[in-house]
Amino acid sequence: MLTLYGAPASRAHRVMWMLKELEVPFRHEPTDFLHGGTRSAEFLRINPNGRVPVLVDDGRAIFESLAINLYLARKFGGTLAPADLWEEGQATQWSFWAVTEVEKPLLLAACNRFLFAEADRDPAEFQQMIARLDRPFRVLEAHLAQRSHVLGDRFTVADLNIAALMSLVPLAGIGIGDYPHMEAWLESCLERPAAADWKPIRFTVPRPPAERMLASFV
Ligand SMILES: N[C@@H](CCC(=O)N[C@@H](CS)C(=O)NCC(=O)O)C(=O)O
Repeated sequence: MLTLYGAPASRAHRVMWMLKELEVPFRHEPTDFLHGGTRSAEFLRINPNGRVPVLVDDGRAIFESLAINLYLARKFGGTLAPADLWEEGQATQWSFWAVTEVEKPLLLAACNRFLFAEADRDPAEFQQMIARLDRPFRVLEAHLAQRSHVLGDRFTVADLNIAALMSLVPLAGIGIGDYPHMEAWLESCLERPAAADWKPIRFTVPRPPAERMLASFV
């Protein structure tokens, strides 16, 4: 039996999307990460990082949203899973790429559009983050100009991991028209029925002090 910890309006939605694509039943523990739900002794025994998502599979816990999805792809197979070692390497590569090249600037851009309280938003910082995203976005654009999906011609965990992270793009109203192949690909990924089922974000997060800005903050 699988148990997923994490509310839909958190990085747990990435794993919910994957589980729904795979049509795998799971128990859901929403876990309120904004109000101490991830800091209880009980939760820290499951994920000592004090973060969601974490997936418990038959008593063993795995954390890191994109790693969980790669694990689920391997475990349940099907067309979402890498078909061979090369595809597995590519899926890992693009997942690490999404986290290292895209996530921080995109999240900070989104914070400055809707996740920070209005008084904490900084339009100049938003523009800086958009400028930083140009390099990885051009990389993905060039890749998708040659193929319909990240691993070739079918939707896989590699698409899901990147698109789930980039679901902040429409939420933050970030224009990506300069990257037409990436824009069409993202739209098609987010239109999948399994992607739709997560609640709109209705909370704000505090702006961290400048010295902590580079640490993960939401
Ligand atoms: N890299 C981790 C990040 C997890 C993360 O930061 N989750 C946030 C919610 S989206 C959290 O649990 N924050 C609570 C905290 O840091 O105390 C992943 O992708 O799973």
